[in-house]
Amino acid sequence: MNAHQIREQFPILKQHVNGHPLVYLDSAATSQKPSSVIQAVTDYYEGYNANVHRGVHTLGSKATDAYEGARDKVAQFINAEFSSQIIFTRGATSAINLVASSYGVSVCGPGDEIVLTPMEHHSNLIPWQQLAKKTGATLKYIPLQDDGTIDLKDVEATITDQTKIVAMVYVSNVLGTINPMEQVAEIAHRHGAKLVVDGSQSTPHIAVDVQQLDCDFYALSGHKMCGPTGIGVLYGKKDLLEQMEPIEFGGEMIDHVDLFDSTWKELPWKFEGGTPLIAEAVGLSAAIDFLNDIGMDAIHQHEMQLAHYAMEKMTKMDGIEIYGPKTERSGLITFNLADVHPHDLATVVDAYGIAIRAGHHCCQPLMRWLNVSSTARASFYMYNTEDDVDRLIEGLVKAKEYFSDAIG
Ligand code: 7TS
Repeated sequence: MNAHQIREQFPILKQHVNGHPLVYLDSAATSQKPSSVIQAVTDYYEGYNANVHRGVHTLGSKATDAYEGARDKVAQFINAEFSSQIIFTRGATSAINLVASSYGVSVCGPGDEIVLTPMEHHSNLIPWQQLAKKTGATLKYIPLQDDGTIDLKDVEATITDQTKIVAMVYVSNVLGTINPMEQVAEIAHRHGAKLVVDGSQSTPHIAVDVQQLDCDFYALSGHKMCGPTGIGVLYGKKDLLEQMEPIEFGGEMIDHVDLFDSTWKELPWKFEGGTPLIAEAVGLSAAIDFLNDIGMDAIHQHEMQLAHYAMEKMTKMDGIEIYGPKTERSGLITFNLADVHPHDLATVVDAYGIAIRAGHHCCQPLMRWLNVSSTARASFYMYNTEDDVDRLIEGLVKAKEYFSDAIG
């Protein structure tokens, strides 16, 4: 994999920011888009923009084929058995909310348990809090080890026969922890519980096989995997999706409508009320082609190398604290540097054209577990190079000097 060549395919990365060539290290928040994705969306609007599943005119058929083709593409990409198991949503957040509001409401009641971890993004936490409040179910948390991983013994101890749902992030957006999803699925199923996987940070970076994971639901966001914003996916096991009620009602999702009652279309359309995300699905399809052309294993390998290179350099810096496991982790580094506030740090490196993220990363309970109010985070993707890491290190050194002078 040649990151320098890949980078050439991302127009946005060619610009200067604050007088310096842009170093983009915030792909965990949203990835950049290659020309092929931007072109696919433009081609749709310029060539065959039409609503799908309605009418028989040529543009409508072309748009429908592209939209349904995108569904097939996603199914292959995560190895779903059937395309009808792929439901297009606005993002991972909407996908998780759909499971909580439909499946969750139908199975949870007082005395039932929903099991989470403290490393969940708010999007995989608040829907379950709301479900617990609505149904009288209880939330339980698998504790974290000191290094930010979970121990399977604790998973065994937390999941019981009262557990209805286990919801867990596959790859943490803060710690970089890669959770043992297959083993968690096995434990959950042994107790009759269903596993909901938040795949927002795994799908862009590692090869995902939902059948091998044996998860019951899997949520992902298109914009973190080189696709457009505003599109995500909910995958679910067929029997579960079939038994679930839609949560949005209106056009496109109905079969027969009477004045006082209606019936729904079959999967997946019963969950896609209204005009769907056509341009976004077309863009996501092009993004998957782009990822497949490079290869998910090559992408993962490259990010591991970069993270390792960055980790080696960063651990040598005085006053740095890096969070999460030392090995077996994804390509992002969350850290704090001496007494410099992460927002100040991000502001200073931005002056050198380096984009990193600062804040709680939508993981407030995890920040409390880390005993910090916020952190800085550098996250890598296939277009980042060792030069980017070197620029980051230079930026951090400058920030530290700047603030020690100011304090001194
Ligand atoms: N789950 C995880 C693990 C995430 O990292 C994110 C977004 C989401 C869910 C929500 O995805 P959405 O596309 O529906 O918004 N994470 C981040 C982040 O780390 N910084 O900004 C957004």
